[in-house]
Amino acid sequence: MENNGRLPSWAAALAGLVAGAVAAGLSLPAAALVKASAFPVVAAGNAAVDLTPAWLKDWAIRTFGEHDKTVLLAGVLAVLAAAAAYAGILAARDLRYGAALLGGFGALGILAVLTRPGAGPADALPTLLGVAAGVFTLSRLLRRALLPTGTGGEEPPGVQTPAAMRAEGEPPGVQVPAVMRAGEEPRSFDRRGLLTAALGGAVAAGAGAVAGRLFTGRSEVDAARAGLALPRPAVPARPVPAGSDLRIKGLSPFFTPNHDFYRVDTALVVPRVDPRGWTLRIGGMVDRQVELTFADLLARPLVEADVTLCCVSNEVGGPYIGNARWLGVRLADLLREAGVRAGADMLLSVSADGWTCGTPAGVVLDGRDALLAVAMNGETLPVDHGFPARMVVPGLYGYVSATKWVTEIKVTRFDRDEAYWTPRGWAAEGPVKTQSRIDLPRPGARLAPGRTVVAGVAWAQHKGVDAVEIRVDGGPWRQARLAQAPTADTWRQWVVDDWDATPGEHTIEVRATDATGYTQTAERTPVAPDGATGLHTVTVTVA
Ligand SMILES: Nc1nc2c(c(=O)[nH]1)N[C@H]1C(S)=C(S)[C@@H](COP(=O)(O)O)O[C@H]1N2
Ligand SMILES: [Mo]
Repeated sequence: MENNGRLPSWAAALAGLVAGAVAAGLSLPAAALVKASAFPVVAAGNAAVDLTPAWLKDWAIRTFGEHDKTVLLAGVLAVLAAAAAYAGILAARDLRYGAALLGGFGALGILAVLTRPGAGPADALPTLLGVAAGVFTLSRLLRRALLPTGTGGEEPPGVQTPAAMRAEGEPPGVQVPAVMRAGEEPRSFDRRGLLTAALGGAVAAGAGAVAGRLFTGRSEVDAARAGLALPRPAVPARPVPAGSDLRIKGLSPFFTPNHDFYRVDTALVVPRVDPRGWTLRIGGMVDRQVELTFADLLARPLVEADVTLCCVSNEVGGPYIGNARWLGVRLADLLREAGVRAGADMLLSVSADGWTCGTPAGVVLDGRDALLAVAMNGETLPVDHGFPARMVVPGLYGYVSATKWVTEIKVTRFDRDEAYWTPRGWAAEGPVKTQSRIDLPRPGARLAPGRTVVAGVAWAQHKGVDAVEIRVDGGPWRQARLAQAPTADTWRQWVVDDWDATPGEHTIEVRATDATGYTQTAERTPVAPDGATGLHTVTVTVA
């Protein structure tokens, strides 16, 4: 198919794609200078995350796991690329149509940017600049793709025009016919001209992307993070009993290394917060506002605590749980300084990227190790896990307690304020449910008959795990041996090391009983609205 008989559609589509790349490639460094969240591609992705209905998000997490964001971003890019290619095809017919399509997508981008938390009018500039550059590129590319036919005097001597090439013996019928437009010189497709210009556009887009990376201050935040020396804790963690880690290969270690720690958040691109500009404001229903800098935070007495963090989206037997040693300031101390007013029952914490979280104030104030953490497993908080500061509250799922990149805590009431996940189908309060998981043997494993180790972890944060039992093929429950744990706030490893595996297929189930005497229910419920229940079950083949 030819557009208007002048350009093959692939050429028009290529021109559109390059124009789109230039638009994105120029808006990126512009956004880096104005504000990172003003980059329309990521803003559109973030808006998509926020607008996605809960069932679709659950499906995406189930299907793509922690890669769900990569998949979404790839999807956004694919849609934009298709639109840009189509804009090229339209523009080959009439530049105004293509420009209108680019402009339409620009308008959507601006809408996405301006509806991000904390956006201002200046945030529209990078998109405007990008669209202008895109339209300009498109018109230039389409011009370069067409050469006047015939022997008009416009070409410098020695340049081969397609007409000349044709004369030199290209098979007839291959060339796209040049079509006359009223009042215009006849022009024909110049493949080399287009490809050269497209290459130039691609280089410009790439340079923009590189500049964008440089301007984001990414390396500055990384350097600031690396340069931090962690103060010693004023209150060290309770000693970890010698038997807390059974050191069985394949069993989750007692402490989850930072690089293995699960990550769950709504951020398509993690916020990079410079600690030198960071502050935490505590306001709302308080006697006096408190504002802390990062230096203020480090100057305070720091408390160390071992806490197992888990996600409400964790399926029975799932991976979204980890245990770490956190170092931070007691949230209760900060709140008491601010003076929590009577009637307040919720802490609405806000992250640098506008995510919000509602935590029961009573839980934070009841004496448990609820921290504003700055370090994780002896290392400055990793950027993915909330640098420079995040909340950690033992006994609550992360979505109601563990705000990363936290910048604000508003003391308020559950009947006045709503956090991010509440209107999206999740419970306003999320205490952790008593649960257990089989790490060994792996589901579907093929085992040799004989004495076999069955091992895993169980958790009931801030209550404590008192017993773990397993049963095979629906037989009698038998007690597992429990590893030690320093406090009730961490998971406990457990092991049965003398299961006599006989040939055949076997099903192993596990259940935990917490220190309140509650034994976890076998009833299977989904993760929404307040955490999955049911027994983790693993099927293996012994042969
Ligand atoms: N800013 C921000 N903090 C957040 C979230 C988020 O989406 N944004 N997700 C929460 C959820 S649902 C969980 S389970 C924990 C996960 O913390 P991790 O990624 O450090 O494991 O972070 C919490 N803190
Ligand atoms: Mo979560």
